[in-house]
Amino acid sequence: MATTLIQNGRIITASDDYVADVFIDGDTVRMIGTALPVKADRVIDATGKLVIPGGIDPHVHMELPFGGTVSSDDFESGTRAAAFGGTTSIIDFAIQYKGKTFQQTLDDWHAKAQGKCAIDYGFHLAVTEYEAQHAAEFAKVIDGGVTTFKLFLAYPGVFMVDDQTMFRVMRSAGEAGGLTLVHAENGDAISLKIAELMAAGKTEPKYHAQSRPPVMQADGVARALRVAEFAKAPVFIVHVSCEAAMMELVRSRDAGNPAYGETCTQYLFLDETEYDKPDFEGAKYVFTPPLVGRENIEPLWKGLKLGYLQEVSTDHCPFNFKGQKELGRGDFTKIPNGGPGVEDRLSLVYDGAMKRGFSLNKWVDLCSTASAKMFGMFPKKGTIAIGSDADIVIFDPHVERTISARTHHMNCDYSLFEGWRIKGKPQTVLSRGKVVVENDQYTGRRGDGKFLKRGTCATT
Ligand code: DUC
Ligand code: ZN
Ligand code: ZN
Repeated sequence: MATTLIQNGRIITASDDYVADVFIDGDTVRMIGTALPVKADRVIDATGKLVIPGGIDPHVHMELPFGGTVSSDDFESGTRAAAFGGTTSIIDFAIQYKGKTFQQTLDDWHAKAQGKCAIDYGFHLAVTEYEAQHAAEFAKVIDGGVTTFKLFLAYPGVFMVDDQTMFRVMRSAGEAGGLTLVHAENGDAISLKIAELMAAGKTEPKYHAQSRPPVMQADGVARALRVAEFAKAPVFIVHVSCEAAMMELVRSRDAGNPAYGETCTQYLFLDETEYDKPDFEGAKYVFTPPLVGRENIEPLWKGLKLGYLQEVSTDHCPFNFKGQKELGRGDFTKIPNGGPGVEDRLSLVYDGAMKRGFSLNKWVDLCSTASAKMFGMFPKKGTIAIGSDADIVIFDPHVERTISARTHHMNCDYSLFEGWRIKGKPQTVLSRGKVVVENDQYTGRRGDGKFLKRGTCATT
């Protein structure tokens, strides 16, 4: 087994901040200390750099069939891009199509991902129908390392479930020790509004945002939280984009319920004015939920600081502008929903968090540790400790760079943050002890990443 010594870095975990060496044997952290009396096959000098646990993005969609096309990153290109950005674990969503068992759904997603990934990967199971035969599957799925279930309260006729199904899934998942994630909106009211906008000739990208405003997200969140309370089950709201929805979470947790949530990078920086871009460019920002008013941005950051929301993901679901987003010219309902994000999350959150006076520990927590705990991977992932997987990022906090589609590694012909100058960059990235990125080069191999069999969620 190869050994690696990372010397003199400033180790930042969600709780600690100190200068030390890290000795890695094979894929595991074996020693941490100053001036370690060991020889290693490879020595990496991390003086002046931050040494942090690899990022975890618990919300991505690689090669997802959506709106008559497929998201443009597959498990190979998407996980490689993630590695460049310092993310060493992702969780994708295996989506049940009508008539499929849970196991068949997972088998399909395993077939897509196996042997292709640059970093470790897990799955959430998105349940779109619950018949009697599915009841016994919850425990089996959890046993197989998929401990989280997802429901859509949006996209009627495609993914959306009714309230009875929501209640049954939450209850069954909860009883089996699982956690239910919810994409929460009022899909029915939204679909009427979409039809009205289209009938009135309001077909441009900005009407996507007008069709699903914050009040409809808050409504979905409130309903999901109350049904979870009724089912006596823990719940996690994905991609919270606005203050109104976040405050529903605060209310529920305040009442003693195990209710949690995340936001995504795009909602922490961008607002609805992006939809006004000319030449159909607003379509680049058509994802769901859409961008909202700028007045939501600081409340979301505050919510992260105060623990109203637990982590930051990306909902990475890229579609190229040319040939994919363009499918919706003249009809915003045909714009495939989603945007690229997995590569820049760690740096963007670093930049935004430092500007707002967050601690480095909180940054690490938001980008790695909280997800490791919430989604059953801690302490193997999400920290630097003896016995943990050596998923480690050597992060240069001083380097400034410009984000651009010309230099990113995501398979997408645009960036949501084109031309943005940000501070901080992953310099060297190790995935289970192997250097997979250094000096802007990918040094890993297709298939290095392994399926992450996750445990149950350590919610507090
Ligand atoms: N939202 C998106 O923007 N894309 C994929 C699925 C989702 O909920
Ligand atoms: Zn969603
Ligand atoms: Zn999503």
